[in-house]
Amino acid sequence: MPFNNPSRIAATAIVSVALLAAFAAPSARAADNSPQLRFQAGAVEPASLTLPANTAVKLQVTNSGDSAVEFESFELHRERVVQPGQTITVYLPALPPGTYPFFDDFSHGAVKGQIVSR
Ligand SMILES: [Cu+2]
Repeated sequence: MPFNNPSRIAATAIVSVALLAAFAAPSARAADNSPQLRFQAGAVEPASLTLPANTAVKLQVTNSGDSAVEFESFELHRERVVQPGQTITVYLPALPPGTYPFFDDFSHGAVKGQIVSR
């Protein structure tokens, strides 16, 4: 296939850039809309996570440590084990404004945080 025509080469380059943008855009949007909690080394980051009130959210919970954690919240009615190196998605319903504590149930109360809905 001859690629010695400069305008054709330019057109190919433009199509390539457009394709890259098309494939890159959805993941960039997903990252913006996916709040994240990260458990590591006896702590959780952020310890206080603010989410928009009255909006369903897909919360990403990552365990960067080397032993399992259990993301648990009585207020949110959630209890999910996260293995080392794993990221899980926790679906949260539209929450009224308020503070929703959570903790790592495997840490015997040492690791805790809160989700603030407002
Ligand atoms: Cu538990």
